[in-house]
Amino acid sequence: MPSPVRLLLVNGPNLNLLGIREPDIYGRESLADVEELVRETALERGAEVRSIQSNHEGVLIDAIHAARIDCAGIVINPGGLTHTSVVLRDALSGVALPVAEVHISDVSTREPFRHHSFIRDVAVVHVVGEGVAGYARATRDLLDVIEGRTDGAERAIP
Ligand code: CA2
Repeated sequence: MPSPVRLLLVNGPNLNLLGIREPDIYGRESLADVEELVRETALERGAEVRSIQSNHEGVLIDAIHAARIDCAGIVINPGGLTHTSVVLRDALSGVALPVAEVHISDVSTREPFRHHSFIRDVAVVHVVGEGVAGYARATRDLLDVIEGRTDGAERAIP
C-alpha cells in the first residue's frame, strides 16, 4: 500500500456546475467545497487526496489508470456516466482498486434512466442521496475497507 495512503477523488461530467445550477437537486456547495471536504475527511485518517473533475470520459479513464501506480482507492461520482459508461466501469474494474460510488441525489427516486448504474457492482462502498456530505461518509467507509476494518459487503446495494 502507498505510504501515506492516497485516494483519487473523481467527479464526472457537469459536476463543475455544483453550487451554480440546480441547487434544489444538488445543493449550494461547489466542487471546490466537495474537494475540500474529502481532503479534510481523509486527512483526519492521515490520508491524502488527488482530485480530478472532467467533462471528458477519456481524461477520467487516464486518471483512473494512473491511480493504479500511487493510490489505494478511488472515490467517484461518475455523474451521468454512471448510467451509460461501460468503458468507465472497465477502467475501474481494470485497476482493481477499492471504489466508493457516491451520488449526491437519490437516484433511485428520480427518472427511471438513473436507476441503473454500470459502476455499482465494481464498487465496494455506495452512498446515495446524502447530499455533498455523502462524500465524507464514502471517504471514511472506503478508508475502513483499505485499512481492513470491513470488506464493504454490508454497504453493498443489492
Ligand atoms: O446525484 C448525483 O450525484 C448524480 O451522479 C449527478 C449527475 C446525474 O446525472 C446522476 O444521475 C446523479 C449529474 C451531475 C451534474 O451535476 C450538476 C450539478 C449542478 C448543476 C447541474 C448539474
